[in-house]
Formats: sequence, structure tokens, C-alpha cells
Amino acid sequence: MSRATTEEAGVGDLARAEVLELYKLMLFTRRFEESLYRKYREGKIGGYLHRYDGQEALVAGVIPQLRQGDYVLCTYRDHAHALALGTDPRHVMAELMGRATGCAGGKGGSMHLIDPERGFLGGDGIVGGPVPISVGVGYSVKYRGGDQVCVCYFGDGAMNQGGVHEALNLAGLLKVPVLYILENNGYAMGTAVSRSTGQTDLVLKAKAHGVAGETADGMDVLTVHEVAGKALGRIRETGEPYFLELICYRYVGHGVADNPQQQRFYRTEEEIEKWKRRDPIVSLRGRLQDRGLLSTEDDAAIASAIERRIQEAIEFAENSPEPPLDSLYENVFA
Ligand SMILES: Cc1ncc(C[n+]2csc(CCOP(=O)(O)OP(=O)(O)O)c2C)c(N)n1
Repeated sequence: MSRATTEEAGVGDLARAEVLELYKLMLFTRRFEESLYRKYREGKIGGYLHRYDGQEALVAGVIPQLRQGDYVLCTYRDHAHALALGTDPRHVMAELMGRATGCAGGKGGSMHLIDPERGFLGGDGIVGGPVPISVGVGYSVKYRGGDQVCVCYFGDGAMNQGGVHEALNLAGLLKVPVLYILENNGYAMGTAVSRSTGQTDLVLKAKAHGVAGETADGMDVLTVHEVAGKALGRIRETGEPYFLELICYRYVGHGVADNPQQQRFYRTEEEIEKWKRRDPIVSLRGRLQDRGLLSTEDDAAIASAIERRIQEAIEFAENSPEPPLDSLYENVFA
């Protein structure tokens, strides 16, 4: 996606078509997550499920700006990242339902989506796991003299891990072309950031390792798009890492087992409602409508096209076979 250079009617620096793509991607991601939850409740999805509701701007504002050949790593909260990279939603749905047609052959499940053809090196069930790997990916780009960038997503809980600091130290020392995206949704399971670290200005921790960075509003996709665009440009030019702390919120529990009753132990309904008033999708829709760039009919057409794509993905997954029993030990590492 290229930045608009003309005075075309749009929002901020972007033309209408570009903003609409961001809107569609965020809405698709939200509806997809909701459908996953329904399928989980029906018993069609096993294992664990971590949703991204509320955090869509962190992916929509960054991934569409990547080029072919770039890499993405992320945590177990990984559905949005795969969809934004263009992984077929049918293969994502099939993976969650444990089918052979899934993007990891039905053996990875929700936390381990992967699509190497699109540069998606996978979701990772280990908190902070993607961060050391990103240094290796970035170093290999540098070693081969390439101009690719690796984008590494991870959560605020990971910022308290020793391995993450060793990795950031190496990133700052070796100057690897990695964009770190800290998905700061305020909580690591039920632990608020302020209850787990004395230094809550998390970007300072990256700066201490020689990695430049900044904090930005992760609930506004246009802000994310702008800061990420600048950061990616800077990384391509200098080959050096950059750290973006994006402040956001997850509306639903940590995972499917974290129900509203459990959540009362660590956050209030009022807090959730306060953040929902800044919803990235609703606020972008409002801005588009205020400028006359999205009619009610167009919005309804977008919503029904999204529903159709999701329904197709569900039908594809439900009609796909499970992996054959004799493939149980293939492509499994322990
Ligand atoms: C090394 C490791 N320790 C503990 C866990 C258990 N665990 C899973 S998610 C999680 C919280 C992580 O929170 P955060 O990094 O903020 O990411 P978020 O879930 O908010 O996206 C923990 C402790 C794990 N998966 N890996």
C-alpha cells in the first residue's frame, strides 16, 4: 500500500481506497475472531484460543505496508497476523479445527499458524518466544545483504523476561533490521503492567539496549499506519532495529478459559467499556461516514461480503479431513 501523494479525498494522508482497505481488514479480523469463538463453543475447535478483539489496528496499520520477502513473527494471539498477510482464511479456519487442509497441516492449532510462502514464520506459544528468533531472522537478512525487514510482535508480559532482554541487547548491538511491535494491552493474563514492573514506560527498556523507539496509540489505525510507515522506512534505510510500543486493549479474556467472572478479579466492566468507546473499527467507520466516504449501503455490502467469506471458510474446514493417523509424528518437533 503506497501513501497518497495527491489531495484525493481521504482520511489523514491516505486516499479513500487505502483507508477502506484498512477498515475492511479490521472488520474481517473482528468477525473472524467472533466466528472462531462460536465454533469453539460448538466443540468444533479444540485446544486453546486467544482472540485479538480490540487490537486489530496493530496489525492492519503495519502488515499491509510490508513488501514481498519481509518476515513476520508473533505470539499465540496470531490469527489477525496470518489473515493480514493474505493466508487463505479457509486454511486458517481449517487449522483451528485440526484439519489436514490447515496452514500447519492441522497439527498447530490456534497458537501455531504459519505461512512461510508469505513470510509468516509463525505464531509462538512461548511468551516472548518470537523475540530471540527475530534476531536470527534479522541477522540472516543482514548476512545475505538483503533489504527485507522482520516484524516481531509480542506482549507487555514478555518485557519482563530475561531472554527478551538478551535478544534486545543483541538486536541493539548487531543492528538487525527488525521492527519490534510491543502489543501493550495492559495485562499479561490477569496481571496489570503496573503490578509486574517498576518501569512502566516500556519503550525505555528497549532504548536501554540501544534500540530506538517510541510509544503510540494502538487504538487508532491511522496513527499506527503513520508511525509504522516511518519506522519501516527508517529500518530499510539504516538496517537498524526500531521499537514501537502500541497502547491497546483486549476486550475479551486472555483466552477462552478467562470468562467474565474470572476477569472481575483483575478488571472492571467500566474499564472495558471505556476502552470500547475508542474502538478502532467504530471510530474509523465514523470518520469515513463523517466525510461522506462510506455510505450505509456500502457498509452493509462490506459486512455481508465478510460474512460470506467466513461462511466459506467454515464450510471448507468442516468438510476437510483430519490428518491421517499415520502422519502423527510427521513435522512434529519436541
Ligand atoms: C515462557 C512462558 N511462560 C509462561 C507462559 C504462560 N502464559 C501464556 S500467555 C501469558 C501472558 C502473556 O501476556 P503478554 O505477553 O502481555 O501477551 P498477551 O497475552 O497480553 O497478548 C503467560 C504468562 C508461556 N506461555 N510461556
